[in-house]
Amino acid sequence: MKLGIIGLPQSGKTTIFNALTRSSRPLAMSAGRVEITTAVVDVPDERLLKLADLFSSKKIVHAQISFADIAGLGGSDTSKGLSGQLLNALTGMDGLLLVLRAFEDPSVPHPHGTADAARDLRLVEDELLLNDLIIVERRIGKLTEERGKGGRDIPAIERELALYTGLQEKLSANKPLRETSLSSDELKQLAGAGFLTTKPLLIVLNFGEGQSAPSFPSSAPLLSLQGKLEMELAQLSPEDAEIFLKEYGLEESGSRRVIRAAYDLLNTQTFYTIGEPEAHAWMLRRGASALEAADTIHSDIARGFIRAEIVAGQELLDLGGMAAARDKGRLRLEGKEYKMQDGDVINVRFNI
Ligand SMILES: Nc1nc2c(ncn2[C@@H]2O[C@H](COP(=O)(O)OP(=O)(O)OP(=O)(O)O)[C@@H](O)[C@H]2O)c(=O)[nH]1
Ligand SMILES: [Mg+2]
Repeated sequence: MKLGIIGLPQSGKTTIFNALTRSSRPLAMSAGRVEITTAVVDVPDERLLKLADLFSSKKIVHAQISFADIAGLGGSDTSKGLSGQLLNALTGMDGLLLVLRAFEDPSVPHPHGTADAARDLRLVEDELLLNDLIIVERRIGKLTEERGKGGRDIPAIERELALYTGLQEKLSANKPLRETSLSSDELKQLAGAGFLTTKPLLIVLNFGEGQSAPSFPSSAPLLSLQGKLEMELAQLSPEDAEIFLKEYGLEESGSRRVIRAAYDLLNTQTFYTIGEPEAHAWMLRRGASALEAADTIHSDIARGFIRAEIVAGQELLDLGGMAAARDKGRLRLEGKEYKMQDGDVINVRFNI
């Protein structure tokens, strides 16, 4: 899972990147330049640790998320569209975390004078919308030209023109493409075109210590966290972090909340393969089948799929092992179509 942290200059992107990845990148001003830093983190997973313990697994492999701190939006001149480097970085992301500045600090100048999260959201969304509109208009120009020349399959050109004209209308009305319903065929057709408003978006309100979490109307999912505080928290040992959280009356770290929200945003769940050599957590789309789970592990395993032995991870823990799960009939044999549930432990029987 790849998540890009975006936002206006000085909104707290690097601060939050540090909090999420336990990095200590200096908070140097990007001053509108394109700068991209990436770090990969293990997804914290107590269930995985317990399962590994139960099976005396020698190796533990966590699911991973890659976070990229992407500076460069909200530069001085936004009329020409995004630079290739920025566009490349953004299109490579599965989802975007949009940091909005909600902290008050006179020593940190705001690029637009005053703190106004709603306006900042509009500014960033406008930049993404403009990018998509430029793509759409270029494509419409090209298709119109092709039609004029009587080139390839005219009905196919007409169909694509209709699709792109529809997108143009939505974008011109400031509607991000993620809010328009597109069929999976259409989405496939649009993949690779470089659209940004199709990306799932999570808004992260960065508010200051001692300030209260602002209320903020938004159609996108949203969470608020105290960036500076979370960055300090991320540098502490687990024991000290525990004390720190209590002191500040926080139930859990912002990074855990962000990761959970990201799983929801990207419609992702976890399944496990567990054995003595290795306990492994995997990410999977919610609603995916046992065959897709097998393919996540290895395409050969999917190709040779016969049956899958499946048991809910929590049940396996409660019952204390595979033998008990089998005795109690909780270890089921499922076919390719079985719909995976969050926390399932799978063992694929395959033949290649
Ligand atoms: N008081 C306060 N200051 C913060 C908070 N979050 C970030 N800052 C400060 O705001 C400034 C900018 O933070 P960064 O994390 O560097 O912001 P950025 O979005 O990465 O900035 P650019 O890379 O220049 O676009 C730094 O001086 C931070 O210390 C916060 O929650 N409270
Ligand atoms: Mg930065």
